[in-house]
Amino acid sequence: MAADLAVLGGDPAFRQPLHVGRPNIPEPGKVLRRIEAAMDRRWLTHFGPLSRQFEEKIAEAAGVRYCVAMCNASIGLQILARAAGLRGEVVVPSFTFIASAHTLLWEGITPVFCDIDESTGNIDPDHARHVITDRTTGILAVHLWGHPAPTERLDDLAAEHGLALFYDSAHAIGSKHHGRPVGGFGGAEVLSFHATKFINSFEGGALVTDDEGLAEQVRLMHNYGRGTGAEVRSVGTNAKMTEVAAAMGLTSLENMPYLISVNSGHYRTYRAGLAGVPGISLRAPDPADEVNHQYIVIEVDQEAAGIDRDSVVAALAAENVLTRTHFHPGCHRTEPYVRDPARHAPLPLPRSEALGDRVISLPTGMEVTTADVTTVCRLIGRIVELAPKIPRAALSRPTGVI
Ligand code: T4K
Repeated sequence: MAADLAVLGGDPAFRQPLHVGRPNIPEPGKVLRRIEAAMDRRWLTHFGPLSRQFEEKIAEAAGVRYCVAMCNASIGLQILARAAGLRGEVVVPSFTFIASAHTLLWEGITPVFCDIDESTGNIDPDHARHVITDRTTGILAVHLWGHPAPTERLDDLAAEHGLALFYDSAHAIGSKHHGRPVGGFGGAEVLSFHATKFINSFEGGALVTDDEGLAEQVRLMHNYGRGTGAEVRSVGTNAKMTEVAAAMGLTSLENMPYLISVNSGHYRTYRAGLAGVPGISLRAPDPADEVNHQYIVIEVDQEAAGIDRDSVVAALAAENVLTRTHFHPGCHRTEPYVRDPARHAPLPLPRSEALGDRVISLPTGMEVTTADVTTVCRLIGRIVELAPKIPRAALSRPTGVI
């Protein structure tokens, strides 16, 4: 019976890799028809009908007046930083994808990292307060894993110090904070539609805001600073969304209720399947929020599970379950920030480091079946149960088919 695990000599539970981040493509035929129509129109980019429709639908979903669709969220964040006049230092949580920090540095701004609330994974406004200096011009918060950040406390903090407040909402389209859709918090939010996001446009992003002036500035800047009559009114770059991306994004967005229901179903199956596995706990959103469940995350308590997080990841990889450790090791422990801790992380960030060492993102989305989820839960249960018998060497050899 012990040999049922691949690390103990059994066959991998999955013949094909079960990835975190496998793209959702709910109606491929519809996407192709839309792309064909765009080719027939000979209108492929530059605010075509599909990207305009996408912007309208995103603004509606985010509950805001303005949306500027872009080629990805990273460029969206860069343009936002420039359009909003951020400079000096900007406070950002370290426990996030590296793009949150890099986009600031790319714009010549110093990201200064703050710690998180370990219970939510989101920015801790009290810790953020401690890293604000007279050079700070803004806060870039993140709705981590699609779980809304503490927006009320951040509003207060930003107002108290006269700072701009923006959100990196790459994970959070479709989530709601106390009934209010993510998208309308702070001065603006930036969404991602990368292939691995549950709503995807191959690559894509969007800025959403109720600030007309900011939306106009971002719209100019994402089109070389040119207005509708092609007159140049500011510095700018090229960050436009193509009609191919919008065809995918629009179709994906039309299926958002279905995709959230699939993710929520998987979340419930994981919750039931992992209940009672010692040392394994499923991260839960605030019950007052609705979330898109695009990241389903467990924590491994090494002492209680009898096995460390990286070994669980390796044992799952041997079964062809290819998980991620979002967001280990934290931006402050990554190049180039790790070279200058006094500048980027003036205070210790113990909670970011501790959580980063415990988490695993598990497969979800429409490419994953309920039976797959049940198998992953069974595997995690067996890995914990058989932990003392798993030789260390089995966990370090190359595993999985990637
Ligand atoms: N802010 C935050 C908080 C973010 O999380 C992100 C992006 C951004 C900003 C920037 O947004 P964009 O500029 O990308 O719009 C992924 C994504 O590449 C990245 O977009 C995302 N965050 C991050 C959280 O996850 P990785 O390192 O996990 O893996 P990646 O992209 O190599 O793919 C993961 C797995 O997904 C692969 O092993 C296989 C599968 N996959 C991936 C792709 C691209 C597929 O099956 N098909 C595919 O087409 O970064």
